[in-house]
Amino acid sequence: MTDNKKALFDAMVAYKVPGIQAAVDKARKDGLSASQIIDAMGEGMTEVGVMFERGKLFLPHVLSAAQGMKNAMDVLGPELQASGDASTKRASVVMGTVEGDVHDIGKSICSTMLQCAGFDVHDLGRDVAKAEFIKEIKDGCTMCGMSALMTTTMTVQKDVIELLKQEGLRDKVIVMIGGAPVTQAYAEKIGADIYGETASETTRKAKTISE
Ligand code: B12
Repeated sequence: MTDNKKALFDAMVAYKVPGIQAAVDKARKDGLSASQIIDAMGEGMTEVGVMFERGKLFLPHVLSAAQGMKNAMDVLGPELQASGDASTKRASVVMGTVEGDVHDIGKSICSTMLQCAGFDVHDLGRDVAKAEFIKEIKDGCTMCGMSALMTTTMTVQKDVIELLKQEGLRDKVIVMIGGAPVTQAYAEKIGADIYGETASETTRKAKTISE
């Protein structure tokens, strides 16, 4: 990891909004690209999650780190879009966190990166009803990305795939799934087309499959 990437990672783990802001400012000044910065912050946010699970950080710390990440995304997102290959027109993608689940940090990072790669992203947010995904696909989205951060909600990804089959839409859409408890094996088991461990991997796979 370069010094700047490590500083971004460390600032996320230290969870203080001004510290995160300072690390982002320095990385930008030193010429790191928006996607390099977002990747390093995403890794830091994942570590925050691990520390939370181990009882080393508490909820206010997690929320503070998430706020720092969100502030950075507000600035870096549009920058990434301007610098990326957004001029390349790619597929329309409906993205959302499945119903019953309010975790949206990772999903939003994926949406931003996909958008920057030229995908037309319809991000429905979090706690998205199954029928909402189906509606967007009927309205023309040819890719469907579902995020689930809990073992109790990842089953909804399977439910939506089943609904797509019932509606005769499964063959018309590329299904992507992700979120911390989701794995490649689970994606294969439920018949999803793409499993994305990170936002960069998701974007790379989405570009390849839609080419
Ligand atoms: C932040 C957080 C919260 C925040 C969410 C804020 C927000 N706006 O998102 C708040 C405080 C609101 C919250 C609430 C709750 N949480 Co919470 N939360 C977390 C935490 C610490 C980090 C999640 C995160 O943001 N990670 C960082 C991002 C960058 O990573 P990511 O989401 O995995 O995303 C990356 C990849 O997975 C992938 N990806 C993500 N989405 C998608 C989608 C597609 C299509 C693809 C291809 C890829 C992809 O790309 C992303 C970027 O690289 C996790 C712990 C953990 N280890 O995950 C617990 C965790 C998920 N929460 C948990 C729980 C239980 C809850 C609560 C029920 C309350 C509680 N008891 O703590 C509520 C849930 C309420 C609800 N109905 O949803 C549990 C879930 C356990 C389980 N059942 O599986 C966890 C695992 C913590 C724990 N061990 O207890 N939480």
